Amino acid sequence: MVQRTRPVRFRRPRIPDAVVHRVPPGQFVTPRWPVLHQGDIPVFDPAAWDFRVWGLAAQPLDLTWDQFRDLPTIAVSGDLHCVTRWSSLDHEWDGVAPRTIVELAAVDPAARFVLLHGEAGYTANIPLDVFLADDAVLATHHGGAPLTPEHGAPLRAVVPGRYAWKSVKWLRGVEFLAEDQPGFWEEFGYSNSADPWREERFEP
Ligand SMILES: Nc1nc2c(c(=O)[nH]1)N[C@H]1C(S)=C(S)[C@@H](COP(=O)(O)O)O[C@H]1N2
Ligand SMILES: [Mo]
Repeated sequence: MVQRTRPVRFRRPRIPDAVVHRVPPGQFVTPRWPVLHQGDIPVFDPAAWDFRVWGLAAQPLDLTWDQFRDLPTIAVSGDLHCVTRWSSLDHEWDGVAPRTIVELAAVDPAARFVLLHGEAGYTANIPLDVFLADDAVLATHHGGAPLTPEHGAPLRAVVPGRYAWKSVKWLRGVEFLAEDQPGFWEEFGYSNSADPWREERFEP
């Protein structure tokens, strides 16, 4: 049996002063970009892939990959805050503005909530105003390069104002709703609102 002569010391990682105001309570900053999800990474087949918009929309959409790629794009930068306590800062995304989707689909004024649909039934819910926030994007690119499979290729939602489980990877659709509906983790007791600045990790 190995005997320790000195106690092992654990140190809390220090948050650099320059970014401390960008790190929500109870989070630490990782210099890496972790990969986190449940289930398997889906295979992207551009011929079979589509992007659907439905629910409270006068013009429901079913776009092919080529059609999606023809939409106008924006560039957005933002941070990812995972509820498991890592924050990964300064991500640069290119993709389609949520507002573009809302306009194309002629979303009904009665719509107040959005359910983001990923591959294999993964979902996350957010209010429409969070979806339309300036820093939210339906991203196809990160750091100028196409998304890699593990980070959500070909398309992911990025919702920096909420814990990152709402940033649905492998996004395949957006549903507009009048009433809120819990998504995958929200059904398991994770916070519905999930504001990292208020440390809303779980439903009280
Ligand atoms: N489709 C899908 N999207 C997902 C998840 C998932 O399990 N499935 N996990 C979420 C969680 S918990 C986090 S922290 C982020 C992680 O994104 P990253 O792997 O690009 O860092 O993806 C989110 N998007
Ligand atoms: Mo997460």
